[in-house]
Amino acid sequence: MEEFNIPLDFSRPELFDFEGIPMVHYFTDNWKNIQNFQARPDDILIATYPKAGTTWVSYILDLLYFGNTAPERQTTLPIYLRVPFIEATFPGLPSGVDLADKLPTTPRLIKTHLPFQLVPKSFWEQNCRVVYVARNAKDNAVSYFHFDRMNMGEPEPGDWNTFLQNFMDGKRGFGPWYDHVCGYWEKKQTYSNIHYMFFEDMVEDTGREVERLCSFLGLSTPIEERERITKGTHFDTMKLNKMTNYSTVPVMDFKVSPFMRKGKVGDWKNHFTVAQNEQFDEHYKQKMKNTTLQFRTEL
Ligand code: PPS
Repeated sequence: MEEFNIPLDFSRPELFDFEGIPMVHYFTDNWKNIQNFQARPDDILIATYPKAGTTWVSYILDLLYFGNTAPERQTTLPIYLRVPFIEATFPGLPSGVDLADKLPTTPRLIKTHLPFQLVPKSFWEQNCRVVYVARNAKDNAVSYFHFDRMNMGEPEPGDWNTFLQNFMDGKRGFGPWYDHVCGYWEKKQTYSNIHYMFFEDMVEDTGREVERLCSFLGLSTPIEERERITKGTHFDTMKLNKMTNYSTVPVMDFKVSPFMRKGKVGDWKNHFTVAQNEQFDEHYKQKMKNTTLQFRTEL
């Protein structure tokens, strides 16, 4: 596996306004190259709000396409090198654009957390397939909070109450959850090559979601293989797998919280107070009043 030289004095970044979206500089430093990225028609973009199930669906797609043809990928390349994070520019690591440009695979699987309006235009122009995963706001917020606690590449989260307030106000990296999930949902009305998935559906029945993915992608993967992939991408298996659990990333402090934390629907109940929940629900109703998009917060 490739070793990277990440500086030890890596400091937590601040959020700043970037084209109307709160961002940290690690995702905007390379903006010109990100914007000019040349997508190919067979590229597959995996788009998510942070902590919605990106790694899970990335691993499923990687296995669907390359699990048999390139088995050595599974033991030598961590998932973030197989599926480059297009907007990422971390010191000591190749940029997401460089990694994507150098990907030897067809198709290229590419990850983004950018809201749809900031996605490099060539993905839309080339009519690339987009797999979008959305997760209910409450669990998404909890997961994001713990991630920001353990990841020095993220802005300071503050305590849970502060974080939740900021999440509701859209003051976290990549902007408001509400606009992100609704933005891609609306985009789907005019751009049919988006497969819109839900984290909750994946937890409920991973096999069914793998089958739906195959049908969107036009893959005729045999049922036995789909079952193998469903099993191999189970939370417990991915948590133990060094290539998918992010334990190779030095800026993440697993003593604070592991990347593969719980993988559940409804963990928000262990975090929200009754008052926070009431306030959140009221605010949510307002923010989501104009959309047909529906989420499940429990199974
Ligand atoms: S990131 O940093 O934005 O790319 O994170 P992302 O991969 O989107 O989200 C991480 C959360 O997804 C959970 N996860 C899973 N849950 C169930 N099954 C599987 N296989 C799985 N893989 C990842 C992971 O545990 C994080 O959620 P939380 O709630 O924090 O556990």
